[in-house]
Amino acid sequence: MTLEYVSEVSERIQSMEIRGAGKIARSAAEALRVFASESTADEAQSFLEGLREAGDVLISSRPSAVSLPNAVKYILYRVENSKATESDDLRKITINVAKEFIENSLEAVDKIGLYGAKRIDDGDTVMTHCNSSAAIEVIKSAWGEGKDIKVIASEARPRYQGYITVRELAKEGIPTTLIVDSAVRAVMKKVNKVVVGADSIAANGAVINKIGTSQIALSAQEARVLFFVAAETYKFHPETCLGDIVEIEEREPSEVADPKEFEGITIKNLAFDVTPPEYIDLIVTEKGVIPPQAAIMVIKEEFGWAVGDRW
Ligand code: RUB
Repeated sequence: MTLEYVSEVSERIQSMEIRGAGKIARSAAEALRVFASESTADEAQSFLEGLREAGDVLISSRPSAVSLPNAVKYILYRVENSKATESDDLRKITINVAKEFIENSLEAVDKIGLYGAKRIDDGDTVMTHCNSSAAIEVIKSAWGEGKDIKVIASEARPRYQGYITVRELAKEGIPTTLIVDSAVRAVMKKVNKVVVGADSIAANGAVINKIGTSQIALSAQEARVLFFVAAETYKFHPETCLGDIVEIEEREPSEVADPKEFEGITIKNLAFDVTPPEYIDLIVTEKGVIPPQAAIMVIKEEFGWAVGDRW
């Protein structure tokens, strides 16, 4: 039984080599699949203990994307409730459930693209932030339908995930403009729709996404520009129904500036922020397009198993 691959994936998530809430969830599922296939445990109990330990290692990698614990807990829940008593059967179930999670997750992004594209009109200028596969899928899907759209993407300092976004969109031939994060308000009057992704969605419909998202939402609200969030249902945060607050990741100051050059100065590197539901027009999920106020319903329907009798 080895945690080698699991630890390697956990490190790659921490260092952001694997990043973006969807990819993080899929790589955690894949790590559990590999763990199960390599496990030599011949007793059900020791297999389950190992699997739980692997899950804990993965969950502790990064705090703000609930897709990570949701993926791990879902796989564990399905395995633990399978009624299988032999380690071999539990191993096969883990492998199958992990594969199924990954497939469903990829399918969800495709569906979000199709549903979200219906809300993008021919001639629209769409703004996006950071690098969200779900948001990009909406844009690509609208472009694929022949809509003549333009994109404005912000850099997303300090890690510049906006660079990945603009390259990805340019590869599709979509006219794309890169701006610095602080230029958002200056160009908002030229924007028709904003589409961003999510790391977590709370029970009240608030969206946790890359730092800077809430400023864009505020600016969109002021300019009466529609603000959409593209997110799979496994980005809804079950524990927020019970009063939990989503932890905002704070990363190394050195990602922002070299602390040696700023002695005596605090450098803060908040990786995410919270956009209140009042600034969000729609959340596009694979189960349909909903207002942020329906978040609680999604959590009730999709995560009853996770919250159980703690409701
Ligand atoms: C990524 C980010 C993305 C969401 C959604 O932050 O904020 O908007 O994770 O992405 P980081 P996706 O780069 O720090 O992980 O739609 O791909 O799941």
